[in-house]
Amino acid sequence: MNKNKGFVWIVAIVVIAAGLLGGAYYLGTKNKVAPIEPQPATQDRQVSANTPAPAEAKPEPVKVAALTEEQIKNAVVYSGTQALQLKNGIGGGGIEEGPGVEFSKVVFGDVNGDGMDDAVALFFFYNGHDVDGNPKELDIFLNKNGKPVWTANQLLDNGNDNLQVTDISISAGQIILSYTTGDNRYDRSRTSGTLKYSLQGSKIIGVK
Ligand SMILES: [Ca+2]
Repeated sequence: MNKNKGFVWIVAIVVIAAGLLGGAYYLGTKNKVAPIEPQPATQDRQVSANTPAPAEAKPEPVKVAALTEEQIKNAVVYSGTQALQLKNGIGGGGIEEGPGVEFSKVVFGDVNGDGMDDAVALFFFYNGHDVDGNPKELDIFLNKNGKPVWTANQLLDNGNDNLQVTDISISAGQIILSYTTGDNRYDRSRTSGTLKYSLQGSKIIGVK
């Protein structure tokens, strides 16, 4: 009997010890697990770092047709507040009829910085029968959805200087114009120079 009791006690002690060890291990494990609970968040961050970021709302590049000389020759030009509808380069009265306007030349380039090339055109203005001294004007047409929209003008010659534009170009938003004056039947003297303009809002401004 004593032997058996002793055995029972040993078994009981072993069971209790095992229970205590198990409990301690459980607690230890539980305590060890607790501090690394934030792991899922870390994993989430890692996952999101590897996942391509959602596409930002970038505007689709607008495909706008380039302006053409044909469009400019058939656009609306303003002389003062009067709108003149060009038809194949002629608006209003013809050279003998006047008042009217006649297309001379156009170059294309971006003058308002929106990335689309605009049109800078030269026009003669007729005021009737005086064909010797025709005012010359620079007109800007902005490219709005592929359509030329008249925006501003600049008088180059009121008709007295016989200004001849020898070259016109657009560079870095500036309109660069080379010219000569004089050399008409009244004045054989000749001058030449360069004029620079830029569009500011709806006005053409001289640039030094
Ligand atoms: Ca433009």
